[in-house]
This record gives sequence, C-alpha cells and structure tokens, in this order.
Amino acid sequence: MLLSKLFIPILKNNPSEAKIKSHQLMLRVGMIKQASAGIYSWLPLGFKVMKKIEEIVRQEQNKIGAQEILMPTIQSSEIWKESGRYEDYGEEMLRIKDRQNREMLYGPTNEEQVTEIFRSSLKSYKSLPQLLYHIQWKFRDEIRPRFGIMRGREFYMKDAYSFDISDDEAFYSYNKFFLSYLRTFKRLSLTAIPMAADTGPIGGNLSHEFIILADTGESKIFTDKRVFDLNSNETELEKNSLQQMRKKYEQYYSVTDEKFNKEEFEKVVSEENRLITKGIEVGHIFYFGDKYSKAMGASVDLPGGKKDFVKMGSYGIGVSRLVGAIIEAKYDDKNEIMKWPLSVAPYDIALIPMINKNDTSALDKAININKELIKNNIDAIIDDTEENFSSKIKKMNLIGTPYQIIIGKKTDGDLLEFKETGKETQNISLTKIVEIIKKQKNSN
Ligand code: P5A
Repeated sequence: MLLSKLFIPILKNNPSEAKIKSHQLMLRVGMIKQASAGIYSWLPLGFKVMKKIEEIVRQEQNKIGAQEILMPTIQSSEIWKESGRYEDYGEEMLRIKDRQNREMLYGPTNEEQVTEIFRSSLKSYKSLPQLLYHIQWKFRDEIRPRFGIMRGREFYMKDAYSFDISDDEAFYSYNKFFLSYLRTFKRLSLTAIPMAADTGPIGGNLSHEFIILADTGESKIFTDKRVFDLNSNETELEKNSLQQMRKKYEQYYSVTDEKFNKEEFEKVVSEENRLITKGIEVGHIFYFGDKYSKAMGASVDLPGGKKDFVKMGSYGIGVSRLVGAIIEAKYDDKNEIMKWPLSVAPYDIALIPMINKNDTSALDKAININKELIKNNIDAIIDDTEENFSSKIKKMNLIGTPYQIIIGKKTDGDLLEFKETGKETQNISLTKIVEIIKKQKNSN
C-alpha cells in the first residue's frame, strides 16, 4: 500500500494530553481518535493491529474446544435482577430505557446473558462440558477513564464461560483457559504471569489475573521472580498434566495487592527472589461455582435422576487493552522506535524509497519489490512521499513495521539495504529477505 493513499494521520509531536507511551504513540500515529471520555474510534492502523490480536485470541480459544458465539451489547435488566447484580453493579453500569420504558443496559460483562442462553437450551449432564466465548464491545462507566484505550469506558473484550457438572470438571475447564492464556500471550510476544487475584463484582473464590510487567501498569504485584522463568509447552489437554502446569505456576508466590500478605510473602520468598512492582492486567479468569446458575435456575439432570446447578467460570481478555499493552512492552520512547511483533504488526515491512521530483526510479524499484512481496503474502507499506530521508525513517519507526528496506540511488543489482527496525542495516537479496520474514511468520 502507498502511504500517501492511506488514512494515517501522523502528528509531528507527542500530544500533551497523553501521559503514558502507548497513549502517546496511538494518538501520534493516528491509530485511534477520541470520541468522548474513554470512548475511541479505531482508525485503520490501530484497527488492523486489534483485529490481528483478536484473531490470535480466537485461534487459541478454538484450540481448547471453546465455541464462538455472539451475544448482544444491549441486555435486559431482567436477568441482572435475577442474579442480584442489577443493584450491586452500581454506577459503572450504563443503564438505558427503551421506548416502552423497559430498563436495558449496555453489557459490562455477560455472565447473566450466557447463563440465560444455557438454561433455556441445555438440560442434561450429557451436554457438558460447554465452553462458549464471544468477542464483543463492553461498556463500564469507569470513574477515571485514562491512559487512552488502557482504561476505556467502551472496550473490546473476549469473554468465555464454562459450564460443568462438578467442581473437579470445572477446575479442568479453568485449567484449559489458564493454558490457552499462556499460549495466547506468548504468541503476542508478551510475558504474562498468572497471579492470584481478587474476584470483585464477578464473584467466586478462585481467580488469576494475567499481568505483564510495566511501570505504567495499574496493578501492584508481589512475586517470586522465579515465576518468570517458567514456560509451558503442554501440547495435550490432558487433565493431570494441566493440573501439574497450574501447580508449577502456583508453587511461586505471585499475587496482586488485594491478595497480598506481607508476613506470608516474607516467609515463603527469600529476599533475593522478592519482586514488588507494577503491571498491566491483560486477562482475568474466575471460578464461581453455582453463583449465577443457582440464582438463575440453570440446572442439568444428573445420571441418577437428580438435578444440580451447573458449575461455572468466566474468562476475560482485554483485546483492545492489549494493543496498548504491547506498545508499553515494545516501544522505545526515548529513541521513538516501535517494533510490533510480526504476529500483530500493521504491516510486515516498510519500503522506504528516496524520491525527488526528477527521479522516481527508487519508487519504481519499491513497487517492483512489492510485487514480489505480495506473491509471498508479505504485507508492505511504501512511503511514496517526497519527504527527506530522515523524516521518512522517523515516521516509519513510529508506525513500527518489524522490518524496513531502504531504496536509495545506490540500490542496484541484487543486494538491498534491509534492516530489522531499530537494528543495523544489512545488504542482502530480496529472496533472502522473503525467507527471513516467512520463517518468522511460520514460527508463530
Ligand atoms: C471475565 C470475562 C470479567 O469481566 N467476566 C467475563 C469477567 N473480568 S474483568 O477482569 O473485569 O475484565 C476482563 C479483562 O478486560 C479488560 N478490561 C478493560 N480493558 C480496557 N478498559 C477497561 N475499562 C477494562 N476493564 C477490563 C482487562 O484486560 C481485564 O483483564
């Protein structure tokens, strides 16, 4: 794609209203545009990244056997009255009345809606387990929306719900999501650590937040450093091995501040392994048994003829927040260089030809190179503007393609000036460049 034809409204300087680097960069390169407090439009560059993140999240949900549905954004207050949360949820819930004066709301989460779907369709234990998810906008009238899309009022979430016959089976579902979250964040090139967390308005007594380290994060965390060395390569969804996997993480103290206990921390973690820092919550999973199923009458027939309420959990990933979280993790704001992981980059590579009015040969070369890249499914952005070289590089460093090719007058023959964004230039052939990028793509 030619840069001059794209809708990428780049600002010369950092916008003063943005306090953290992700918010600055997203406004600066025109990924988002604020519509009102905590509510944003997603412009092409930002939307492309978010859609790629969404697709990775989706693939990893499907891999554990979760089925995708789509529930509405607007819900009836009736089901929330049944669960008892209509009053409890308080001012964060955006309440609306329709023309018949019926009380509706913009969903902040979907435990009630999905329980209603389940109870009206499934009646037997033979249909269990069920894992359902959707990826949908949510609205929470946060007191202090801030940091751009990191704490928005409207935000995009993947939320999944599990239905099981017993606690034991429900923990198995919980562990499947636990693993799928580790895999998802790894594919986004993030190190997200599961930390024992509070359950807040969702309820229940088992919960983990998945947190990535960042000074600008809003979650305070207390951990045993060794948890960062763990890796999960489980390929099978076997019950015992998943349980072992979770135990492996839980052996090291790692909690958010609501769960923090100083005495215990100092007792179980030696001084050199203690880490008290901040992070961004990119996912949160909950087990709450029959909290909703009991209140809303979602039961199944058991083998002996008895009935029981289904045991449920819910599992969230902040899809829109992840765009900001990746920037917080990857953006070098001192040198103004962003390098998106290839798995979610808005473009794989930038072609930067040196152009002036009398000589467009470099642009012609770039267009020819692009033809070859297209054949190989590599998505390039070509800077076809007549700006000077340093401002072109500056701009592309902000857009953050993982790779760049510089095409100057000297570019001749087979060798191209290629670089991984932010690194040294190497002179290599287009065939080799294609090979490098394809290999990297396949590893994801
Ligand atoms: C789990 C799924 C829930 O809502 N119900 C359905 C449960 N959990 S949660 O922790 O409240 O939210 C899940 C994830 O959504 C992101 N998130 C936000 N992102 C941007 N702006 C917000 N205001 C916001 N609130 C929550 C977080 O990533 C969170 O982990």
